Amino acid sequence: MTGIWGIVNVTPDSFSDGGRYLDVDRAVAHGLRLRAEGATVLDIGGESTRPGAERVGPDVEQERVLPVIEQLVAAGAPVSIDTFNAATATAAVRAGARIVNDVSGGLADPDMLAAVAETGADYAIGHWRGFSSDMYAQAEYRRVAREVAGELKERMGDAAAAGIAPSRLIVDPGIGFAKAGAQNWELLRGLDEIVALGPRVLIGTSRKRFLAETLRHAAPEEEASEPRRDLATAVTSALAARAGVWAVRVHDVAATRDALAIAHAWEG
Ligand code: PMM
Repeated sequence: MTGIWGIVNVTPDSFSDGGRYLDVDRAVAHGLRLRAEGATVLDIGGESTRPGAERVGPDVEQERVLPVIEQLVAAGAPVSIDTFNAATATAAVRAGARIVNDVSGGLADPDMLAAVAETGADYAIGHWRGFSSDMYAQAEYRRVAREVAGELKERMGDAAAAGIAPSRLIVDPGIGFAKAGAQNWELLRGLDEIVALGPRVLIGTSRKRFLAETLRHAAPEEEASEPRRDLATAVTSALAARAGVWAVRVHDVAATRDALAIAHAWEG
């Protein structure tokens, strides 16, 4: 059965104003709800990686995520930390996270691979070519799936050289990261090249811009609203499951759970 990573973003723009504790309580409640809806992992992030997002330091990031991780782990949830900072990864694993989800695959922080090796946590390597401020300038490919697979293979080699056991690795082709519109569809069509790398494959299409662009094309008069983007995400999740991915990372866990149940019933 394909796993479902439920997204818990503990960023100020994710939750309306109010004190820090309120934010923590809301984030924990949100995580527990996603878990009840069928999330197999809760992915906790304290810094937005969206295009044009502002960077925050590891101190602020940890202040946001650590109390949330502690409470969710205490409630029995498997937790992943979404960060490209080594210090945050180490602190999160100390707080109980089992997986470090690094969208930069070790490229953003030179200390990341050694830190992960030290913790013994599983490590999700994302395909990445630069920070969100200039990542579209780097979206040049001749054959996107092949090039992404090749670059992920280099990152897997670096991780192994740093002492992370291959069995702990997860790879993610980084949908939307240094990829523009149609390149994301081409990458999804070539997912078998990513699956062929060997490690478990994670994929995150949830609510991303390329889905909104396609929805706008389908119904130009209608807004590409959140419910429409969640429906589109559920469809891509079902198709990704068919292509052999190990898990999908989504905001709307219930919609993807249903889509996966239907896709799996079809497969028999
Ligand atoms: N995308 C975002 C953040 N973290 N992690 C992984 N492994 N894969 C992704 O595609 C990914 C990620 C950006 O999306 P968000 O801001 O909606 O969380």
